[in-house]
Amino acid sequence: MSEFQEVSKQSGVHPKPAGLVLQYGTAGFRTNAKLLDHIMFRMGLLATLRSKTTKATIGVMVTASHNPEEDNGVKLVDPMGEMVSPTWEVYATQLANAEQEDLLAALKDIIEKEAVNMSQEAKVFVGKDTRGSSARLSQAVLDGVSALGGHSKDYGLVTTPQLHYMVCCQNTQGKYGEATVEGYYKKLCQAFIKLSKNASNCTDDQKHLSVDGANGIGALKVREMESHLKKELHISLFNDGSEGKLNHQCGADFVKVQQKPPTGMEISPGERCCSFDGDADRIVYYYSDSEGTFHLLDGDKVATLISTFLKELLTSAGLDLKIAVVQTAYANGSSTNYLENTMKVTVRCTKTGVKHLHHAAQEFDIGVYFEANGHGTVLFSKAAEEKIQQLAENSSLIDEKKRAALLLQNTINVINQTVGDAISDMLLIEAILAIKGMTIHQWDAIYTDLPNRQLKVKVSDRRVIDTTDAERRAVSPAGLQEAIDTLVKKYRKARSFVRPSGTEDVVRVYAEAETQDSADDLAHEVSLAVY
Ligand code: 16G
Ligand code: ZN
Repeated sequence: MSEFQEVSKQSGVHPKPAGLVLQYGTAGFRTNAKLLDHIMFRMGLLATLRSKTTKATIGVMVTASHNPEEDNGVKLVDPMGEMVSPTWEVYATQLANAEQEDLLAALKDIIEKEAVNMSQEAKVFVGKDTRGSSARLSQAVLDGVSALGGHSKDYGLVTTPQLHYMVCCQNTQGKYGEATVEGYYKKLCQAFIKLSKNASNCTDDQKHLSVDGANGIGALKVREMESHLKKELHISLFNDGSEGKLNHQCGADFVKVQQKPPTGMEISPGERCCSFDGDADRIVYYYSDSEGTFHLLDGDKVATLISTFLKELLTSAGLDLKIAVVQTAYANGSSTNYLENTMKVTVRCTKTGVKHLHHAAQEFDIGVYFEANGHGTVLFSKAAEEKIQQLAENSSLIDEKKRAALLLQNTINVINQTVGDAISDMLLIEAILAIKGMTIHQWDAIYTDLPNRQLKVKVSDRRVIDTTDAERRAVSPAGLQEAIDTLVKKYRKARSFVRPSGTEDVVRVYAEAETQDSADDLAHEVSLAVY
């Protein structure tokens, strides 16, 4: 078939190392950049097929997020800006692992299974992070798209959430916004400025924020955005990529895992700081108190702040909309307790991985989802958005209701609903703190985290561990859960679980308890039970 001539030719330029097997995991393909050239080319092919079957624009993002600089990765973005569907994750793995001589057969197999109309036009948006390998690898994606006759648009350096946003804007004919980086800044910043106008007596301190850009794309984009903020937010940018190495001793993952500030950042007591990860889809906040003790405000604290704010606005606006918070097993027990028992909001727990949380959040009028690691956003159902809009446009309303409705409307506009977005989350959090006149210490004091510990355990085959109940209980190997239950009973306010990692060849252990010593001991004992 002549339509595949170009594929054959180009695949020779992007050959697969014989025998190499890689898996489309929780966050796409991710490994050392040297092993990824053929993967990128093939993902260009696959995105083109996906575009043909959905008759919509598909996204391909070249990034390895918080991984070290030497790694890279690739992720496909579906038409509404969401993660690619599970069936296509399987195709991605099949296509990636077909040996060089079997590539056409693997491609034709997908075309047949999905009954792809090859004469349908295809469009693919491509973005990349700041890694040294990203330019070469994104070119391989573009080669894949053109080998199948697809059209592509190269957005160049963008954050992961920006690329998701572009795809959604494009496929909703601009209803979600303009599919340009400039359009993204305009939409988010205008909403942020309107929200900030509701803050009374905002001091310069309140408007100041220190941002750790992880020496990555987020830093670049914060610089680009600054002029749109019209001085409503003063950002001091650290780890902006001018000197340090990407994600090295800095960034959201480092800060969350090490529970300490990034290097290269000066922190005065009480000062509000945040860190992005390497592709700017995660954010964590922190500060150090007058005694110099470091305090981390992770995804759970962010979810609590945002859901409290939204719930108060719904009450003021007199809107009866169902709001829920979606978490994973890693959510601190104190956060779940506070949300369920004090805030009285519905809490759902899902498996780890953005797509699971996103999916669960779609079931509510307003679904706030965050992983403890700082990845999250808020989803509004179409019906909820319409109700809020109607109320905001109703001129006969009394002041308080109208104000709440307008605040809700601008909150919707500052949020990137396609995926967790450090820049968008930062603007929303900053606006909420300003409106509430809240310091980071006051935010932190909403509830107190239970001390916790995470450990990694190397085992010969992590797949022998199988879990249920949103990864909170192990069903195999036999006896493991009983052993964990026995250990947990020894400590007060304790909880522990184990799960095989979806991104590393390890088993992860989580434990929390009333004291740090107990949490440490429990995590250690559970990790011994895993062997
Ligand atoms: C991926 C996930 C992240 C999850 C992490 C868990 C996406 C886009 N990212 O980075 O949400 O927290 O994996 O890693 O889904 P683990 O399975 O190694 O613990
Ligand atoms: Zn990331």
